[in-house]
Amino acid sequence: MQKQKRVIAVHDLSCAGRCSATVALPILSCAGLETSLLPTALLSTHTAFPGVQFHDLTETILPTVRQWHDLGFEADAVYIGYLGSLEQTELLREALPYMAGEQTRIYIDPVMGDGGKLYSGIDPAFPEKMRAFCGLGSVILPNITEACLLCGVPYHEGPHEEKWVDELLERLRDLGQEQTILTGVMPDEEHIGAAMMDCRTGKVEKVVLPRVPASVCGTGDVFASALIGAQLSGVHTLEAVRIAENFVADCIRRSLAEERDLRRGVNFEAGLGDYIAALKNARQ
Ligand code: PXL
Repeated sequence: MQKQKRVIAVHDLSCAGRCSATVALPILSCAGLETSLLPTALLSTHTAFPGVQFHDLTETILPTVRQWHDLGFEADAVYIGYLGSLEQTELLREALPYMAGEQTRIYIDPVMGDGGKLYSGIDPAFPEKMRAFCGLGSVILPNITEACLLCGVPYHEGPHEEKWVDELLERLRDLGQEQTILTGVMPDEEHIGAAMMDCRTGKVEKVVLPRVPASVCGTGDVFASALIGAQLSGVHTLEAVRIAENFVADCIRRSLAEERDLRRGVNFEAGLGDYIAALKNARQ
């Protein structure tokens, strides 16, 4: 029997609105992982809603990871998403050695924006800070907006020419250590997917699916969580990306059919059974 792996999700806790921690924890648990949360901020909802109550948790980060370290808690992976303050990029650099050993995979989703814009409340100095921070990541997972912000490239809505995507990936190549997985790549109006670069060899692979034409809050977190859960379950990257993309596409389709306020995120809960089955299939 293989030892259960442990992952630490470093995310905000947006109490309503299905993104970040409320999405990452259940998905990672469904992948069979022991899942811990290092909360970066406490919000009443995510920032696409008006009237958000925001509590920065910067001060709790070091004491928390020091306690975990004293208790001998080790992590096989650390998955870093939305940060509560600019200062947390520096602080997490200090905090990582308490959470991660030499074998620990560090996933960084440089959550900053979408649709060509920074999320509400994100400091304009974030992209510069995040650029250096990404260097700590074994795998980095930007969307097109975040990739453009990280590289100082003007954003443009899809479709994205292959040459443009490959050049963007090349610019991202030095940022992470092993893999860059760029999401929201649209080869044409009908398709969307991810482009992956092996940072060491420069090899690029793409996985595209029919596009569900809607942009919904939290889908980046669903994608990254499903991908990380699959990779840590031993599924190779290409298949892990395929599983995560299918999961997200099904979630968006289901949520559109429900005709609810899409700011409340996607109905990923109804897809968890299929996700578990897909992982089981891919592991065989
Ligand atoms: O899903 C990304 C995300 C995470 N956390 C918070 C957000 C957003 C996107 O808007 O506001 C607080």
